[in-house]
Amino acid sequence: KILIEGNVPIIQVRAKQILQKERFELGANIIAERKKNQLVIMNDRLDFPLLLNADGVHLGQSDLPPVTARKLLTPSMLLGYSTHNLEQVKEAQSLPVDYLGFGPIFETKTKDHADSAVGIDLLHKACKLSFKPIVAIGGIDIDSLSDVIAAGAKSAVMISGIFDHDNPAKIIARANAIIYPTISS
Ligand code: 3NM
Repeated sequence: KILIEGNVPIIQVRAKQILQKERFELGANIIAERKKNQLVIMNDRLDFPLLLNADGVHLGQSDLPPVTARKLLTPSMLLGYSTHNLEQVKEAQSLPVDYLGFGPIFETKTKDHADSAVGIDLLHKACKLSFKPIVAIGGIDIDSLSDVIAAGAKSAVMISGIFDHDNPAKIIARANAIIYPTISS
């Protein structure tokens, strides 16, 4: 609700801790209630986003390979793919994916077994190397968001940077002011 009402441009349904049927319901509710221009991307599996007409799917390195996934998706659906080092960014250039997640940029407590933090310099290298847009992820807060965008990321993911704050709506408004101009350019 906070994300929908805050006009966050892209909402990713991750929800690793809940039952799959609840995750499906969550995705259905977000898609039903989201605003016209908000994109909804679902993680890890393809059946839910296909059934729900989501805008896209985000896959990790240990999920279904992007080449296989692409065959099942409709042409307009976005396919995102997580990368954690420059080797993976290079490999991903020839894959049928629309954007790359890259991270964790900073230490994160949100993801179990996250790779070690890559830092801003490596993000900058990844952005220079990649022909595909890079979405920075991991430990990003409102204070580091501008640095991440300045390093070349097209957009950024924030979880604890929004929800660990006592006024998430205020953080979202500030983040939108940084993100909207870059994603629409
Ligand atoms: N993926 P926060 S880091 C979901 O490196 C996720 O691929 C990562 O949460 C990756 O904004 C991460 O709270 C956690 O750090 C992002």
